[in-house]
Amino acid sequence: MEQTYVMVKPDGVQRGLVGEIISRIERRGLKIIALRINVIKEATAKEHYIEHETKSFFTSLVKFIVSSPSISMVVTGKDAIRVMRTIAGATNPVDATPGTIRGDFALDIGRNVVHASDSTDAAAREIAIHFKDSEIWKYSKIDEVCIYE
Ligand code: IDP
Ligand code: MG
Repeated sequence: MEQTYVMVKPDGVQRGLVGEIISRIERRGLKIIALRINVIKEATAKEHYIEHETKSFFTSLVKFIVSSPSISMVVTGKDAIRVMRTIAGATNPVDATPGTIRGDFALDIGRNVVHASDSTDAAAREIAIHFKDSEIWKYSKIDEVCIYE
């Protein structure tokens, strides 16, 4: 089972999409094992987006991420990283397929509602940035016999 880091960005929280997004994650069969709402610290946001440090949009991206509360989650399940990227949709919502979160709820690349880790290395790094081990709950769910063969 993989673990991935998922964020409902400030635009998703402000627009009241938290329930909708969590619902999609749960309905797919993925399991939420950590969750919080907070205003992410600027240093944490910069570390999270370090790969984009030299890009022109880095400053505005960090400013937006720390502008108001976001939801942080650790989500687990079979191929959770790839499945969550598919649920999120293309980075530019204009290219995102209907049925994806970005394809259903977003139009602008700088307001694309969600973040989901893009690789196993990124997932491990991002989970460690946002959560302590003690905040991640490893538990069984009774529907797992129906979700997995
Ligand atoms: P991802 O969120 O799909 O992984 P990345 O390329 O890692 O996409 O970019 C991180 C975030 O930075 C995007 O979700 C988007 O909000 C923002 N971003 C990416 N490219 C641009 C751009 O060209 N202009 C403005 N914002 C961008
Ligand atoms: Mg990315």
